[in-house]
Amino acid sequence: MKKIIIFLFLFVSLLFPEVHKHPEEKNNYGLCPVLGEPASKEFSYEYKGKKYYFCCQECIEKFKKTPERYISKIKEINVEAFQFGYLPEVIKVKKGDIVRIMLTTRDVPHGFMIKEYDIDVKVKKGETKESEFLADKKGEFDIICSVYCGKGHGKMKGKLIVE
Ligand SMILES: [Cu+2]
Repeated sequence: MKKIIIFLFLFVSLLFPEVHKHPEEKNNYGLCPVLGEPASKEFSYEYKGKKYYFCCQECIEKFKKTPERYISKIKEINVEAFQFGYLPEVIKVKKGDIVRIMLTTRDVPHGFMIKEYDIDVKVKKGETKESEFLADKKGEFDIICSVYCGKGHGKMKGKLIVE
């Protein structure tokens, strides 16, 4: 009996390898454009040649009714980190936006950290790191570098403004 259970467990593990992955790796479907909750690969819908991932079927139905309303809330922003700053230096979004940061570095490894939003992305030259969050808090937030990158590291700052 025990052997059967072990066998079944191994079989299921093979079928669903994502169960064993680190939570950060597990979810790379971003946030649901309707609710801003983590999306899943089970709930996808293609619109104008682009695939969107949702957190549930109800969100897909909502999206189908007014897709542009939800798409307009997705703010994809390319951010380049460098010694010692960010381009753009100020990121301005509206409360309720889904902010997708596409982070690259011009020179050495840098980080992109917003404490209040629990974001910390690290990037090496040649990579693009994607990070998504729901801008659900209004205010001005410091963006700081979380990888020591040289003499000006402490002064490396950007700003996120959520209106
Ligand atoms: Cu840096």
